[in-house]
Amino acid sequence: QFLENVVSHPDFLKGEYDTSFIEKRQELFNFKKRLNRGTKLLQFIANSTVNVGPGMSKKEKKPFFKKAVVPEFPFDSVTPEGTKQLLDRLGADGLSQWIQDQKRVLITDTTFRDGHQSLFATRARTYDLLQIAEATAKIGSKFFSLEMWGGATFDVSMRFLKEDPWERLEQLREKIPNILFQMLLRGANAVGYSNYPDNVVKKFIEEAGKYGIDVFRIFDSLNWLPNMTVAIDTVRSIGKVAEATICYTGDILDPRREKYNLKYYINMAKELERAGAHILGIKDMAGLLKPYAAYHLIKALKEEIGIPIHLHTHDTSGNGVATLLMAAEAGVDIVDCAISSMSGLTSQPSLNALVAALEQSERATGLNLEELQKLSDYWEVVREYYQAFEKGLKTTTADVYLHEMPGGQYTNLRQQAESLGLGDRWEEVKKAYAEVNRMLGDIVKVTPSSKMVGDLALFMVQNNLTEEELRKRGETLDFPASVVDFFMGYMGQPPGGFPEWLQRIVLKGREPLACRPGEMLEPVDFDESRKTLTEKINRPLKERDLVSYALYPQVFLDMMNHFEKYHDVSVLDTPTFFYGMRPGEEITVEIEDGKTLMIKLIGVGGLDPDGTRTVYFELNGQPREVVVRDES
Ligand code: 3PY
Ligand code: ZN
Repeated sequence: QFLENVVSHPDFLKGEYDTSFIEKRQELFNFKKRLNRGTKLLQFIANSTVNVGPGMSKKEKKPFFKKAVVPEFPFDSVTPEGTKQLLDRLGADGLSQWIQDQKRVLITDTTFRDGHQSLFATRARTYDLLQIAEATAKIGSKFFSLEMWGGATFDVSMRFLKEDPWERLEQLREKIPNILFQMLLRGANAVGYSNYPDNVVKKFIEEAGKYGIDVFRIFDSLNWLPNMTVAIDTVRSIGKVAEATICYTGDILDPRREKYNLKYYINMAKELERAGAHILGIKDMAGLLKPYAAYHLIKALKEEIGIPIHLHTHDTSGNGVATLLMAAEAGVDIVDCAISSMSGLTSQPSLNALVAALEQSERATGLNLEELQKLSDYWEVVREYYQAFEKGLKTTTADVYLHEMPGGQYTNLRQQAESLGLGDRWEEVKKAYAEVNRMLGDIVKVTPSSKMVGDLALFMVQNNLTEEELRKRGETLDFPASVVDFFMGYMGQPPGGFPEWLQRIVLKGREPLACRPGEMLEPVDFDESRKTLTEKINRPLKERDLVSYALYPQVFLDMMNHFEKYHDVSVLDTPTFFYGMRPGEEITVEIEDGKTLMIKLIGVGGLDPDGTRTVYFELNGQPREVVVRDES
């Protein structure tokens, strides 16, 4: 660097130098103190060792975890072609036809997205996904798709895991070239919690398509079609697969739940088909679709529409596999499952169990149970690394039919309740959730409408409120922001409109929106954000960064700062990331292809008067000391 500075100095280039050149130009010695990658990572590890790991709620001693075994394949084994190649060859319409021509039930593996979102708060790190990626490509080459992005993964990976979700997409795409990549897109809410301007939704989809997403499952949290059309049109325009989706709620077999009856779903399915869907998604986000209801729903839809049907459910009640089997009987085309050790409870039904259940039937999947077990064995060990985030169910529970909480929300809301000191009032929170849904006129509950229902439920429990009390003194209360947004019409319009009495109490005279929120929102000026970001971030800017910044401005900048300070922490193994290291422990870290660091923790020093500790390492055999503030 020093030499470069001399030879590139303007005076030097002009030839204006003699022996005093260096002496007179002291600025050449003003090196910016730059930490190298190794030192940055040591800083991070030291911090996780001394303090609470990223996103964890309390300091825990590092457990002795097993090492997850990655299935091995012969050196020269090839990855078979799969649905990705089909899409490339046939196009989206051709793929849609191909799906309908299949006799077997096609399977989407959700382990990489909804599985961990629903079991441990979306914390699965790119590191663990990459380790098993090649094996998944080989063993799962007959999968219809891998759901591996979207939903909460975008936010959580930046906010808590400090890794760039686009990098995850790109790296996985490289290792899994054969299976369609699927993402969950919250319609006009993209991968966020509120409506974004149309140009953000469009750019998001274009970039996601560019880096590897093939199938976009598009839904609206109120089943409001106008909030889905921009996304559907954009996905079509880039030649990708638009899986326009109905969120399932209520119970079509219960005559008392007349708002969401069979007719409601058939009408919406037809509208989505007309809107350009290549596939119809049925998104049973809470696991409310009972087996016989699934049979009736799928049977009726197969008669009414001409596009394939893809069913998503959650196994919260324990009825999940039965629901998928009944759907298979009724002719469903594709179903969502998670690898067995990542399935069940609030996650998807077990992929391995469904494959076994369908063997020797007309609709057998063609997948190999023994091979799938290897994926399950891997995930069984990896799941332990995330035990601190498993706040969910220990057993299946049919009370989901009463509270109707989405699988992906369960662990999150429980954490939210705990952070508000309502941990031991969880039963009340669940009851309040059902009560709030009733007060709102029975709405679809899925991100972000489910978050709003959750916020209001917590608010009711925290303030010991009942509906009666709300009617009496609601005017004097300040409601959570998400509740105000909902009644302002910022999420869109619920079927049947808003309950007037509650809208009046919440809005306190403010005029709600009657049109589509996206029509009112100013487009984001991407040229302006390009300028802002070029100044703020210290690496070449990519178009996708503009999208991350538009969706999550502060979270994105925080991630970038983290990157500056600690380098790319996604290269660390997960136990080290969350818990740091034990004295005497040694790890290897591959910071780039072929470049490996050997890190050993020698020990942690006592608390210094200034509140810091010195952490002693060996980095590639050389002693290193790092000072960190003890936050305890
Ligand atoms: C999400 O939007 O993240 C969901 O998983 C909804 O079910
Ligand atoms: Zn789901």
